[in-house]
Amino acid sequence: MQSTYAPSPDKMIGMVNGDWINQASQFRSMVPSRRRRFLAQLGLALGAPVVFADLLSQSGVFPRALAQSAMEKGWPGKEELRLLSDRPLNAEAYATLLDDPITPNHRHFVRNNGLIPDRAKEGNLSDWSLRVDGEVQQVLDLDMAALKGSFKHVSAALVIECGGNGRAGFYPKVGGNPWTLGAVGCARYTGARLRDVLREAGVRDSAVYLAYHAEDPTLNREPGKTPISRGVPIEKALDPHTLLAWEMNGVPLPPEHGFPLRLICPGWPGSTSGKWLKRLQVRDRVHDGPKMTGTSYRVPRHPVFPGEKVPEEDFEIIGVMPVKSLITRPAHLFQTLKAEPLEVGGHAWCGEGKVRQVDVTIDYGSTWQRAKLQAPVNPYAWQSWHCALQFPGKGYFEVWARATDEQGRHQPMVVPGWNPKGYLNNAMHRIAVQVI
Ligand SMILES: Nc1nc2c(c(=O)[nH]1)N[C@H]1C(S)=C(S)[C@@H](COP(=O)(O)O)O[C@H]1N2
Ligand SMILES: [Mo]
Repeated sequence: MQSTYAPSPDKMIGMVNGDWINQASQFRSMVPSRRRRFLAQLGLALGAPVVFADLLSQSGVFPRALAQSAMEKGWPGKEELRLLSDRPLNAEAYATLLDDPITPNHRHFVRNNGLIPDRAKEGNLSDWSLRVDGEVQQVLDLDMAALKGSFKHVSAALVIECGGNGRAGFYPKVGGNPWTLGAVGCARYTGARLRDVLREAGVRDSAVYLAYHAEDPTLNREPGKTPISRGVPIEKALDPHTLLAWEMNGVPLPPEHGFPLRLICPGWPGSTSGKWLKRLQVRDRVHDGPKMTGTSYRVPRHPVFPGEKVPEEDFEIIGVMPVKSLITRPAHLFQTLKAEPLEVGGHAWCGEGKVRQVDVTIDYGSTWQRAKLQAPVNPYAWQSWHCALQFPGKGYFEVWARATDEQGRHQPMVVPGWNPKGYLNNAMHRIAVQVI
């Protein structure tokens, strides 16, 4: 079964392109009936696009068969996620699911380029070991007992965000998974510092890049091939926050998140955080594995005209991810009473350093209110923010949130820098609120 992504990708929540309100029905399971009526009213007012048929079917007005579901269900253990494709398995969280300071495993997005290895599904460690080779003094072969026994254990809350998160917001449309907002999460990982393992092997002066090689088969199970093999510059590999993790939120890595061992390269595109590791190769040049070359996880070196064809030699590898934030409460299309201040909150993060401030507007950016922003629990964790909003009167409002990093760079209001593969969309998140 090839799953489809029911609403057209440009009809999305919280991004500035397209008729974004139409995707309201995706919140139906979380929306109390009061708000559901508001949704239905909005739907009718906007000409009742087909996604609202699904809402009506819930109340029995429409035959179920006519309803086009805007909410693709996840799978056991990931029921709440929105499935983007089931082969390979790709699913994102709705913004409201990401409200917890630490993202629980069942709400963490999944991004696979190939198939989940059988070993991971079985939880089988029998003939598994990690090889560390290349530009090192000594090749290492470490089984799980050796890894856990020889290196200091570290535990940290770390953000992973797919480089293509927000891709659905680009116009002209680009190929690839149409992630909206939820290809991001901040789970607590436990493992060893990659640096400690590399030092044990002895990194030679010739080292330039760290490449990962993993066990996931390609979709066609081509022998000897893997769908993705990427890496990071040796400096990032030796950064004390780059981990070789075997636990996610206190349990062994779940099958879809890379059992038995994965890299976490926080602040860089999720694709550098290799799952199902079997080999780490220290190289004397930039890696050239699948999804490392061509236009994969690369953006044009210079700004391009939207839709422009860009020659391959003009692309560069994405490194540090940009500053970004999410509004995780309340849900988009929330109803509130004028007399009550509305509590709004979420998280903010950036690829390097800290988020300095989060500002919120309810008047399309004319005025801004500073949110209360927490310090990260550790470097590369996201930072929770919240504020109370007092609305001046009844009616339709939008709440926008804007994070600023320590360098003073903040999120753009519109979808930034179109690029052929749709990476690095850090536009502000916006939700609609009706004050009654
Ligand atoms: N071996 C392997 N590692 C991988 C991938 C993959 O397909 N195979 N996908 C990458 C991408 S593109 C992302 S965004 C993250 C997603 O991690 P998650 O599925 O745990 O959220 O894993 C990365 N590591
Ligand atoms: Mo990704």
